[in-house]
Amino acid sequence: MVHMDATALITVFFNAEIAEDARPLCSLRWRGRYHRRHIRVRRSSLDKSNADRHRLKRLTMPRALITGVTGQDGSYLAELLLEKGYDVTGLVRRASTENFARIEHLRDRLTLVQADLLDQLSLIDALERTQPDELYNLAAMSFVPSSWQQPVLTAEFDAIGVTRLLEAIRLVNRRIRFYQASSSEMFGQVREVPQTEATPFHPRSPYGVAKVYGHFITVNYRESYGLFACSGILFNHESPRRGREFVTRKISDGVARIKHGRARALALGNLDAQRDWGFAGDYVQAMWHMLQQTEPGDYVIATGEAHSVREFAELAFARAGLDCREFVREDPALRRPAEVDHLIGNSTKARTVLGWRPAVTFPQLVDMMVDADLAALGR
Ligand code: NAP
Ligand code: G4F
Repeated sequence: MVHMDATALITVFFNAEIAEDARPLCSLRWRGRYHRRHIRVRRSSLDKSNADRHRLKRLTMPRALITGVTGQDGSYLAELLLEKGYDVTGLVRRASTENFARIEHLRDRLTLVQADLLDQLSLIDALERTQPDELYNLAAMSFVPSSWQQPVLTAEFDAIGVTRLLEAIRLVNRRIRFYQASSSEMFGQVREVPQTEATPFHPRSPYGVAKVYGHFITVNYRESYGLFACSGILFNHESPRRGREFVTRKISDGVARIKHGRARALALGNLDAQRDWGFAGDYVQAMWHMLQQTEPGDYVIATGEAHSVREFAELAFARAGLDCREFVREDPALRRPAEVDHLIGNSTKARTVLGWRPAVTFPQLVDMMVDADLAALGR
């Protein structure tokens, strides 16, 4: 059965006309890995009404489940997968107030299920209910400084949480393809420049240590159980949707506040730290490409250019017609117990195998973020 063409399969269970309607959807993805849910509905239960066509459409769409859908990357990935014709479900944790600002514009096209990376049964239940073809694990405590305040909780989310998801896949359906959001923070005190998939890790924060665990448990489940599990080692990626605590957004937001007379200065920590910064919208495309390959693997995703925090600030202030030196002050309290001084990635493997490359340049990224914050505060 798994070797049948999707259109032929639908013809068997429905009829030729409906199968014809579904042809464009079938051609979206057919790799013989659709779950048995696709053949559960019997022809007798269908006629050719719009409701049935809609139902059929959903049955034949590839399904994706995204953890961390309310975050920066989750929102861009959800947009991308919806554009590609996926049936997208986002996993959200319960909170006393909803935190859906980044996905507000997608709410009528997304399904949300409640679960938490801390709760094994909730994850198993979410997989049972959604039966995804692809699972993207983007949920994490992602702010590095907080990982020194809450190291144990960080490990629960970012390390053991990955095992919980992999266990859920192992129990529910081993054919679910899995993406793990690994991080360049794992390289920490770097052993070589630039960093590749083969560079040894030396994490410098509890966050980085937890991500190393998440990376290796993903590799381990691939090797132990033959899961299609990929680890994307993504370097810093930013956007107007970035949380305001991260340095790029803190700067673009600070510039806008100063420009609009709402602040007089901006306090920053280590201005000499260098990062390989890209645009989040470009990076989620790499995630998708990883899960479309014939073999699972691990990939570094980076621009191959490093810039300092100081350079980012200079460009950002200049975009608003301001001189950075007049407004930025260095605050030693914002320095970290152990710093990652310089990250720069070599994404040759992703460029060669996935055909991925970033579209947005560093100056374009800075302008995009500053313009968005200026516009938001000017409203
Ligand atoms: P983000 O904006 O901070 O989003 C994190 C998401 O994780 C939020 O949706 C959050 O939900 C969710 N989450 C946290 N704890 C959870 C739990 N216990 N159960 C369920 N959901 C939980 O992060 P991001 O920038 O989009 O990054 C996405 C992923 O990529 C993260 O794993 C991050 O560590 C990794 N990464 C990011 C970068 C980067 O530069 N952005 C680089 C490398 C790797 P709430 O809305 O409920 O808080
Ligand atoms: O923007 P950041 O907080 O990002 P960081 O620590 O590199 O982590 C981000 O990228 C990782 C990928 O490498 C992700 F895994 C992680 O989830 C997150 O998305 O800090 C960047 C640099 C650091 O060196 C920091 O010391 O900026 C320096 N910095 C200087 N002043 C500051 C500040 N960082 C913050 N957050 N705030 C400051 O005032």
